[in-house]
Amino acid sequence: MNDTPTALAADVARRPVRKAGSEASGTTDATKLRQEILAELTYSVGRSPETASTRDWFVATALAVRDRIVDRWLLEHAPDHARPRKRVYYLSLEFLIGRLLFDALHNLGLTDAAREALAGLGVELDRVREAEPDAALGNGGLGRLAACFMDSMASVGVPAFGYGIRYDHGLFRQGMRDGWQQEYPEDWLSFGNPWEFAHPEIDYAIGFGGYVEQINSGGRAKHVWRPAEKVDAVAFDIPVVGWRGKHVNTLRLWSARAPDPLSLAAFNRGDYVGALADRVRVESISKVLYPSDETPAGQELRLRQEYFFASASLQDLVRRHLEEHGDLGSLPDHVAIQLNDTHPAIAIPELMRILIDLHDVPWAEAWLITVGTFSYTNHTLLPEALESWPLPLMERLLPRHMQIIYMINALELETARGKRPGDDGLLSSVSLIDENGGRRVRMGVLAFIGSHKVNGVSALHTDLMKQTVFRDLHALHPDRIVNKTNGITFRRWLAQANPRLTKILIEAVGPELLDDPERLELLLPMADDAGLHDALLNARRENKVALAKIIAERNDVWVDPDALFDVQIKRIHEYKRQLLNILETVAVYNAIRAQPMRAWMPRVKIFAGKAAASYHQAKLIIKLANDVARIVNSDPTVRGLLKVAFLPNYNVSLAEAIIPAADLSEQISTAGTEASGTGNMKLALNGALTIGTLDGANVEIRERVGDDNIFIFGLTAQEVQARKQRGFNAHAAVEASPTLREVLDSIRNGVFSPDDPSRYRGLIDGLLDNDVFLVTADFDAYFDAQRSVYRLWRDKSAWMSASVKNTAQVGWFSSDRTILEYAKEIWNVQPSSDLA
Ligand code: 26W
Repeated sequence: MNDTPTALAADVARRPVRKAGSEASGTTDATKLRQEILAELTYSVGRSPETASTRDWFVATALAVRDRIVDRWLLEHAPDHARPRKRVYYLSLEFLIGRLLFDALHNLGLTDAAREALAGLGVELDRVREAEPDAALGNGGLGRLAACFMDSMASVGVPAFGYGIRYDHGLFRQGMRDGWQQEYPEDWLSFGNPWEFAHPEIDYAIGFGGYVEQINSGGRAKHVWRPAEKVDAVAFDIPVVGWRGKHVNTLRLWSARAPDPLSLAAFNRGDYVGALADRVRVESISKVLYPSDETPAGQELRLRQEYFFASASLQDLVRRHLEEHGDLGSLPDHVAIQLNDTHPAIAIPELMRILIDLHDVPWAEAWLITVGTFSYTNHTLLPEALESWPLPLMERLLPRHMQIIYMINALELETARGKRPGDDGLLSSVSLIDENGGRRVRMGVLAFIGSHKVNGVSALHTDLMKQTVFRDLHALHPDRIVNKTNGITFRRWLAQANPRLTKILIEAVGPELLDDPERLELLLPMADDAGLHDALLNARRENKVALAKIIAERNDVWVDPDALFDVQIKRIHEYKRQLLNILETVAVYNAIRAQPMRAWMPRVKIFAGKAAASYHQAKLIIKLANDVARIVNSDPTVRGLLKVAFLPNYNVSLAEAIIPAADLSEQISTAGTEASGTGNMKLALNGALTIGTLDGANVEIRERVGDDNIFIFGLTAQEVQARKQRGFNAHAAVEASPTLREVLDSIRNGVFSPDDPSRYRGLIDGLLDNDVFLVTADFDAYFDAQRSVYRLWRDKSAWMSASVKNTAQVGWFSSDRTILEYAKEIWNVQPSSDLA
């Protein structure tokens, strides 16, 4: 056989499609599923088909699908289930899961059956899909990563629990009033959640405050924490089914409940209203997700949330371990706990407390168990995002943990002193207690020294961790820091979000693609195939028409589906430099106005993202994008050749609509600030070309897709550092760039804010005086890179060839690959795909 890549691809394409057991039965399965949906509608929802709303149909469908998952789930969690394998516990304050119906249908191979089943009832599956609330229990990248990891762990067969908080209210809903962001409460649970199982019987008492008593227990000093306050943590479980329905893991979310309303009432001496108020206060712990991204909330309620879920999760897994293995000495052999950033780091002293105070394990052994069990992922280097808690607050809320933290610190400093005698600078930098400006506990240091592995989320980020924030700790523990470049689940971000593209890819490289994303490489020899280009262009155009409809509905702006869709979707933050993108937009606008009759390339600038409610500068940037949009979109000289749309309320579902329709992916952060990015991977996979800096995972995307198929510009992380050290002067940069000067002048002088001409004076002056994220330094390079984009765009087949090369070469960014790396190099867990 001729085994050139093309022949291989053709051979693969001829092989029969392997389908999950249930899908193979086709129509019969649809009939059966229809009966099950009808039964749920009748007996669980309590509605007849005639009176059922779309939401009722969603709930009935979800319940029917859930039933299919449960059998396997119970089997995997049965007490007599063979010998339990080592488990992973993924502790995260955020799980940005979005809608779950298509996840479950796709992984069970039931999407077509469900479509047929519902169609027979006169109901459209796609409408039912939209009726599901978008569960936004996270802010952005970190929370979405946790959700992708849950899908991948169930898919590659890593036995796992995700532990988090069941917030009554997820991330706020973003509205726009006069172009300003407005925050509205989010209410995903208001109609119940058909995916979850409430387990009121699984509850743990969580203590706060009080004092520590030292007692004598058989000649040994023992510490007993007497909390002043107790809160119950109650479990809600969501089954997470993996690809082809082979494994089901659990996402266990904790909800806070006042332990005993009656005794609270007694406590309040018959003051019923007061007792209820107390109850509300106690239960407020799981009421709302902290909406700040990259800036720690710094409030007591947040620390309560952290301890609440860390303690509940540890009590739960320790109980399970004792039931299964009887002895806590073997914990690291059977349990791996991953800390998603420092948010759950209080779990480290909590495990020490459980071991020492509750199970009489000696300190040294307890510490070995703890370090052997924990590992920690860092997601950001921005100094303002590194968590630390004021000592007085910690002392008051968690007095016993504070004692343990002091002890850990003393021992660690002792070791450090031994390794580097006389190096006081080193000692103060690795200390758990920050002595500068009010004493605080550094959660990053706690997470680092309590873990056997610490990882960054891209190669560059991991290198920078070693050189900057963890420099001294890295010197003391040179084998601890490892890299685990982020990934995304292709099931959601390719197969479900972009069925049109997926169909073409399967035709090209074969259905095995769904099991092995690296098979995308088989596309490479077809990168210049005109037939493939046509098919891809048609699919992309349909996706763009669908997005254009959404833009028309939400923004009342009509965009041309044949224009270049230039997309920047992510949290609004100065380091991500949405402002740089807006400045370039204004430059293009100025150029069009200067020469209105030139043959300008039609382009649409699409923005979406939320700003933390208290982040004024980010909110002003949203307002600027909207102001620019209003002026540009209605200027007749532009003739619709440039359109700008800021889509409100960015969430997982909106991302699923935008990404398949994107031509250009904006990844333009100041080099050295974006830990990884994952939107960059989603967009490249779906065939968008990246314009970006050498930051985060962009570096690794470039390595794979090749320099010719990505638009890299701007200062490198090293150059950024050097410029800052020299003292960067924005005035000089602006003097050197007439284009930039004109842009800044027009914004500053109110061209885009005629109703309030001084609105952006502060923003622009601030940029000139202290351009922290080097927007002006990179402007010209960015502007030039955008010109190369348009040059390539003019040559449709060259563009499509580059697009194919992107899709073909980003298979490595599958979160299945990431999870297999964690399993092998951090968790020491065998995925079941290895067991066969
Ligand atoms: C306490 C407030 C808070 C909340 C979230 C501080 C910091 C965070 C996260 C670190 C923010 C975050 O989501 N970071 C992103 O993590 C992604 C997944 O690793 C990366 O791809 C992004 O680059 C990083 O910004």
